[in-house]
Amino acid sequence: MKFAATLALAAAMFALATPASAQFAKPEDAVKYRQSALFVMAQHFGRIGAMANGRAPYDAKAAVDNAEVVAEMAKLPWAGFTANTDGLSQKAKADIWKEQAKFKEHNEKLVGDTGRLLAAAKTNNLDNLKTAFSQTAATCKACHDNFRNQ
Ligand code: ASC
Repeated sequence: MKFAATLALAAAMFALATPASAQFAKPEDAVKYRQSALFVMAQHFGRIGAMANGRAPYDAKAAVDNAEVVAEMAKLPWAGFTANTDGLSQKAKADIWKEQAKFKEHNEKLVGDTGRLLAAAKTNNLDNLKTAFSQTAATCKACHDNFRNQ
């Protein structure tokens, strides 16, 4: 009994800790999941962008707080691009499923860039933040240019 409970808890914790293996009840949920993660990421990335572009005052703590969310969110959307969602969203190009290796490269590039964005935010230096923001934005754009309908 105790063993079973421990096993159940371990399974639940594993499920929470492994977004890459997220399972979706239906294809529409996978689309909603990836769009939600991308939406949250864009909100927080935009707040960093406002500071990087001088539209908002530089606040070193806010930069770190936002970059932490961006770096976490960057890991999530890709699990939602399941094969059974090909054609469900007008925005996602079919090339995502035809060029899986290339798509994955873009995903991994973003995870790397957002990790470096967080590291840059932690230096408390606006110039470092600006550089890392531009690099990350270029990576967002490159993937959009290749794989997203405008
Ligand atoms: C953002 C945002 C994106 C990217 C992209 C960069 O702030 O919401 O999708 O930057 O516009 O080109």
